[in-house]
Amino acid sequence: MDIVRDGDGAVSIEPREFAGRLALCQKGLTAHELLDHPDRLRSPLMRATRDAPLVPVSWDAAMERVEREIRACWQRHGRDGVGVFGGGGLTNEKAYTLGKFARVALKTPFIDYNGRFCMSSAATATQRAFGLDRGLPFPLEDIAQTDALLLVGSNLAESLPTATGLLDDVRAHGGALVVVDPRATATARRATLHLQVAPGTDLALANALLHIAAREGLLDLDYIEQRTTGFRQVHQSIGSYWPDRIERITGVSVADQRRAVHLLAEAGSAMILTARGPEQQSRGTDTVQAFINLALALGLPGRPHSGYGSLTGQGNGQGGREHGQKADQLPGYRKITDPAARAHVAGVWGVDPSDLPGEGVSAYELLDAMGADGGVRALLVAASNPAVSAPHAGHVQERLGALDFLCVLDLVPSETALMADVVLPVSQWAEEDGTMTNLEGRVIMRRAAGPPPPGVHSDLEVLSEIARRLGAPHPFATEPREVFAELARASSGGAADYSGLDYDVLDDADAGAFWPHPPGGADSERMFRESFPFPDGRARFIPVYHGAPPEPPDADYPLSLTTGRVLAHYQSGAQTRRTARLVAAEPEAFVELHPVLARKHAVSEGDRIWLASRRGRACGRARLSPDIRTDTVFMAFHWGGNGCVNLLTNPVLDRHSRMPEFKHCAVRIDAVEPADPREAQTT
Ligand SMILES: Nc1nc2c(c(=O)[nH]1)N[C@H]1C(S)=C(S)[C@@H](COP(=O)(O)OP(=O)(O)OC[C@H]3O[C@@H](n4cnc5c(=O)[nH]c(N)nc54)[C@H](O)[C@@H]3O)O[C@H]1N2
Ligand SMILES: Nc1nc2c(c(=O)[nH]1)N[C@H]1C(S)=C(S)[C@@H](COP(=O)(O)OP(=O)(O)OC[C@H]3O[C@@H](n4cnc5c(=O)[nH]c(N)nc54)[C@H](O)[C@@H]3O)O[C@H]1N2
Ligand SMILES: [Mo]
Repeated sequence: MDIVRDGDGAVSIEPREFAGRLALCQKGLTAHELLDHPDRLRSPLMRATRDAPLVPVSWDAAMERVEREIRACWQRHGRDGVGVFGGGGLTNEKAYTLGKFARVALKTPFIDYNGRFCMSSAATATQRAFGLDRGLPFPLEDIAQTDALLLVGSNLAESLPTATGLLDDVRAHGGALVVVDPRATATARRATLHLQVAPGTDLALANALLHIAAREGLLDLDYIEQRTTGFRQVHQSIGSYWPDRIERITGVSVADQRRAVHLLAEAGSAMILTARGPEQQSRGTDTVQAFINLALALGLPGRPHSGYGSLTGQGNGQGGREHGQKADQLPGYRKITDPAARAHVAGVWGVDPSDLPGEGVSAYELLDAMGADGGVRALLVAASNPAVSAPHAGHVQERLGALDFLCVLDLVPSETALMADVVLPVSQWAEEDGTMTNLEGRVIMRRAAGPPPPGVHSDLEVLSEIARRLGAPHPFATEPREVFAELARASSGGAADYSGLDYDVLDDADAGAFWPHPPGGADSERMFRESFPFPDGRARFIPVYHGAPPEPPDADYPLSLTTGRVLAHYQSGAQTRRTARLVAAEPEAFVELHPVLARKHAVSEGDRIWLASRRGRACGRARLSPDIRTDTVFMAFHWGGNGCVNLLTNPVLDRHSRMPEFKHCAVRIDAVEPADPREAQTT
């Protein structure tokens, strides 16, 4: 998008054409309002003691405090006492620098980031099956041309609104759209067929679809033979996924299961795309695997307008998971446990490989252990608001309070920043150069439109200065162009190889460049056409099994709670709850429930409903909708305070990806406060 200033100096935002369309959603159109918002942080804030208020201080005073506290923490608890929490909204340059900062300046294994809450299950599953994690291994425009699209737990019409037209294109050329979601969302309403699955049961559904395909002779046996391994075990493993049994588990009728399989298998080209619905589950990795098994059995990956993909969420969700802010990762999507990777990256960083720390722990495990034995005692947060967005948020808030020292880099006083000892104000998207790698694996240049306000520094400058004060062996670069050049060298030879890219190449490439991109480039827009990046070139089938959700509804907590997003707000809401037009569109937290369930609890539209889970209580305005299952309630996670749905969610983790179970927990309706106070007197 472009930022445009008219003759009177008024700023507005205009869309640029992308993937063949010209569109922006209301969040894009209003994004400039945050640049000079009254809440914008313009000076560091610091509190003298835990109970003292945050007050503005000079950069010198703030940085001196950060250095002193980190050194004190090292002295008391060693290098492992300090940790870092990052975000997938950071540019590639910043994500890379944050990972290097943790390993070189802090020498701590404890760094992880909000992408663990987002893409980690899909990333783990695709690496197991395809040997590589690029969210979409093909460009967006291929989606428009597919003949059948199975969209699992993606509410694209609200979460990627500018891509909604792709779905309309599929329908317009006669293609079929099958949507799997417990709610009849704006996306599901566009579908040929909507499978209204019970939350947390997608794996059973996927195995049943494969069972039907196998029994009815719909498999692509040539593809299975030539391009994959492991089908026999998977074929055996789905023997008991009888459609009528799975109907009882998922609520999806046998007829609809069969119709979905036939739509996919009989189309000329077909795609399966998943998003957070099936992924943010304690069996998220296995659930994605089940859908990949189905895609492989139908011969889709690598075929024209066909394949499997996962829709990445954050602006730099893809690049943010490639360059080292993940606990087990070094730049270029390398493993920190791999001696060759350590040697290569240590060479670029000018340190000894043996000085690099090992693998840390996942995001929730890091937050859960804060301030306790074995956990970090000081934390630096950049580009995340875990006090609102982490599961079991009441506990996370309590652990943040138990830290010896919390430092937050942000643009606005987020709920997490307001708990910090030091808040450092940083520049944002329109005020600095940087690259982002979008959901297709396309590296895109984003140029600054103007300077940050006085008193504000970039994340790169802040990290560089802290690294210098802590005695890092070499200066950390602060110019994005220079950082990118270093990142490119560090990524050379890794899965996400950027070594053939630099700012000049990206400036010239209007539509960016796809990775892997070694010097000279590679034909990487569409992956897996000939082979998969395993030594034998074959994709892997992996058997996976349905299990009951860890917290099934029972007599005390009889309802399923699932969570997600709405069009007008973004993530923890730190940014969008400060934009007047977006607040007007969605002013406060709500609880979506079916009218039948509402009647049972004497709930009317607009009443304030308190939900309780085993971990806490949260409330929102009742929003009655026939679009949701009668046994399920839905809340979006964009609000703090009492409206924070993560006060309820279950932090049980997927054993492969360490992704928390955001999409399912058991709750009850605990109290109802009528919207109309006159009613309150009579009831
Ligand atoms: N407006 C807006 N857009 C965003 C964001 C935002 O905050 N606001 N965030 C961005 C980010 S970081 C991300 S990761 C993406 C997420 O994009 P999506 O994955 O599309 O978003 P969600 O709303 O979390 O979940 C999608 C759907 O999953 C459904 N669902 C819930 N439980 C289940 C289940 O058990 N099975 C199935 N099959 N479906 C289930 C929900 O009803 C919901 O409609 O959006 C990105 N875009
Ligand atoms: N219940 C439930 N919880 C969820 C989810 C769900 O579906 N349900 N989804 C999960 C998912 S997929 C995600 S991605 C997470 C997201 O949740 P968070 O990680 O909390 O994401 P944001 O709200 O985007 O937080 C970003 C913060 O960084 C600031 N910021 C923006 N740009 C910059 C920058 O350049 N530098 C710095 N230093 N700061 C910046 C913003 O002001 C904001 O305070 O939430 C997860 N939590
Ligand atoms: Mo996300």
